[in-house]
Amino acid sequence: MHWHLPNAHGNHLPARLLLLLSSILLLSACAALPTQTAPTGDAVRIENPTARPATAGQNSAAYFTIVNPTGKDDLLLTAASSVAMATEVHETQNDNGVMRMIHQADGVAVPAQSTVEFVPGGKHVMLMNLRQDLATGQSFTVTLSFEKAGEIEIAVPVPNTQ
Ligand SMILES: [Cu+2]
Repeated sequence: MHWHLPNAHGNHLPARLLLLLSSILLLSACAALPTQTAPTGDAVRIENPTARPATAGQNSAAYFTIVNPTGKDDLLLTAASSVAMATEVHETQNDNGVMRMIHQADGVAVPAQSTVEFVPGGKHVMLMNLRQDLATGQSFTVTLSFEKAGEIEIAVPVPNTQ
């Protein structure tokens, strides 16, 4: 008879603990949100361009942040650069533990009032079969074509550190 009480407690405690843990997780998720503030400005722009150093014949990738402070959704259609034999917009995706690069043939959505990050392990501009070295300290041109913003030419510096 008296084993009933501790047993009942035993059943309740994990549920309470789970509730506590999930509210802690929720709190930390909320704490991370303020970085997603609406961008300011009046036109689509590219911030913090950078690229991986590589030598001619190799592949490299360019990274940056697309900022769309306008009220209109836009779409990154293509990327182009004379430094590579082919330039494509890719997204690396984890396919059951296997990392695959998917060519974003339909473009990358850049919603109104948002920023879209191109980062290692995520979206990137793939520079395939380089015609020239991308040495540290150099910079090269990439042209991004948007559905609404049109063509935006950016200078991409190759940093000293990888
Ligand atoms: Cu790629």
